[in-house]
Amino acid sequence: MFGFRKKKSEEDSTSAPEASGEESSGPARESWFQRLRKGLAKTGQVLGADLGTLFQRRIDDELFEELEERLLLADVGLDATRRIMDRITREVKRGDLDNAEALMEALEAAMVEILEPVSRPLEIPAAERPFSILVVGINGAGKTTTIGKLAHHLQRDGHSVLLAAGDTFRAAAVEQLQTWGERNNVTVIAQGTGADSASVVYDGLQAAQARGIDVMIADTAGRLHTQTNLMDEVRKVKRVMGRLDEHAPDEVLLVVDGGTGQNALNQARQFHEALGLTGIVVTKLDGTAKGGMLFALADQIGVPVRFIGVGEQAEDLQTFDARAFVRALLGRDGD
Ligand SMILES: Nc1nc2c(ncn2[C@@H]2O[C@H](COP(=O)(O)OP(=O)(O)OP(=O)(O)O)[C@@H](O)[C@H]2O)c(=O)[nH]1
Ligand SMILES: [Mg+2]
Repeated sequence: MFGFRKKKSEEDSTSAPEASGEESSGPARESWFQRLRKGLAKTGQVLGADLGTLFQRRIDDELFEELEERLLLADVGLDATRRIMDRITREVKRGDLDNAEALMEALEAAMVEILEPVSRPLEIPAAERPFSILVVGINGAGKTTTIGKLAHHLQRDGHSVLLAAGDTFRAAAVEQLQTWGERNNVTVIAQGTGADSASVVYDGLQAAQARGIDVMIADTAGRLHTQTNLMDEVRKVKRVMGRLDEHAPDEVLLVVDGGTGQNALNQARQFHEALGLTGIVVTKLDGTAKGGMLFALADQIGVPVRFIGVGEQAEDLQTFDARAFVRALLGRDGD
């Protein structure tokens, strides 16, 4: 939906606005796949660099050790690494992999197999109006920025959007959302700092209902998954939404910073236990070599990864696509 599942002919185009998710403004725009590959360059450096050359060597134990080490260094995690290595080893033993390209394809397939089950884009069914999204996560994960980018994308897809400034803890958070709202002509429902978060979100949902808005997105204050009282607070926000609309929130979206690697797993586990997550966004993958954490997340948590953030621009919030992600990591092209 966000210009992510394009055909090859469109990917290669640098001028098609829908391919990059943004209007063309300036010289040759990159395709979404180029942006993805660039955004994942740090992890790609650890995981995929010179893999082709490496695979030209004899397929032996040393090669497998090197591969395993790379997966672990990229924060793929022990279990997911074992799954990948087991599958490739099995295929080698069967005699299926006798050249570098076959090995590369087997690695790609083994990695995609882990991510595929969580590669399920956010869908906004026409019957659910307003569709409501509750955004949660620890401090600084990228919640508010992601909401701005997401609202922008949803508008481009023709949806009307309303935001609720449920982070009543920081004054700057409300301003951050309001600035974004003004720029993009999106209503932001807010109360003063220190107001009850649940009450702001309730107001937001009510306003969205009254105005016939398509999608309501609620921001919340950053909180640690270990802070019981703050987790209770966000549970209350969720409950209160449900009072106004029995299917609300339609999406409970956890935002995690990809740079936190394996730590993001604990966050996801505990937020999932407390709230029942329906989606995850992994941000800041452009700033880290730990992008392999998505495999651990998929393997251990299993909640759909809706979007990934691979840069600061609005179009750097991309719909997560397992195969494109793996191919970008391995330095393969985007078809
Ligand atoms: N490079 C990069 N930076 C990002 C990305 N997503 C968010 N950021 C940056 O991360 C910082 C924190 O983002 P916020 O959106 O304020 O995070 P938050 O979760 O709302 O933070 P709190 O409200 O304090 O809990 C900002 O400087 C963002 O620009 C991304 O995908 N890539
Ligand atoms: Mg915020």
